[in-house]
Amino acid sequence: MPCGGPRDDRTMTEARRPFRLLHTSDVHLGTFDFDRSGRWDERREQSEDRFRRVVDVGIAERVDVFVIAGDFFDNARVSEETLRFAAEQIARIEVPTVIVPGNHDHVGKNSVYDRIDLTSIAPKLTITRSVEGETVAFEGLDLELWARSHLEHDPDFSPFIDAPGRGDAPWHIAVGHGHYWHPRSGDHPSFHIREEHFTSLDYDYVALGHWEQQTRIAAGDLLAAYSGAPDGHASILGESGRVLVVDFQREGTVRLTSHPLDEGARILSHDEIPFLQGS
Ligand SMILES: [Mn+2]
Repeated sequence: MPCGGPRDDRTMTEARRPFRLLHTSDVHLGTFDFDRSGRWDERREQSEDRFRRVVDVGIAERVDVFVIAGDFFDNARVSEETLRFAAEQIARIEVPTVIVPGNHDHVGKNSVYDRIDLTSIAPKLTITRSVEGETVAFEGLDLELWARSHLEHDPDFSPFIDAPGRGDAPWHIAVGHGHYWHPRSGDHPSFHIREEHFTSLDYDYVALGHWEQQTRIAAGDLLAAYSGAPDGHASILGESGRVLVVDFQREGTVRLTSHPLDEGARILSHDEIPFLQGS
């Protein structure tokens, strides 16, 4: 069965209401906030511009829901201006938006998400905060989302160990921030996601963050992908960052489209998006 194909008998017999999702991660807003020399002004503007473009893609592609898979902010000391900028951009897309905190923007003590109430600016925003994991449902969408949020640095954190099975909603996705580990991906010190964590997951899509290149993950029948960082310095395609538009289709299939954030770069279809090959 191909990746992203129908996953159970129910999907074969019962049409599901389609919807479209925007997936980004590793925006690292605020990385360049504190530099009195002004040397970083341009980098800061570029970083903000990349996130603005992510939102622009979501608006142009008329997505129904927006997922940010961790490391949205670079650290807990980003300027209040950056916090407000972030919330204003999210408000602009006008669809339900979920931030799942990563290792740079963890929940708990000294969390960046306790600084100001971002939802007072972006009322459709949900920030997940449970380190055990929690399910988010969406009014008007047949979708449930499960995610586990990072606490302050915990090298043993793994986003999908003992994740629950799918619930009653027709569509079920998971979001996680960590390093997908397989024999060819090299050894990274923490936040491991292993293929065996995925084999028990019966979800329609797994939205990943932490790895700054945009890649699909080959893990049995499960469709999982890293959106890559919008600020694409780590891109294996040698260009600026990208964002993923994810189509959940009536017959139960899920298809990715990769949108570039640089003018001139090409939109990639599902099958053109590279698999994670190693670091
Ligand atoms: Mn990270």
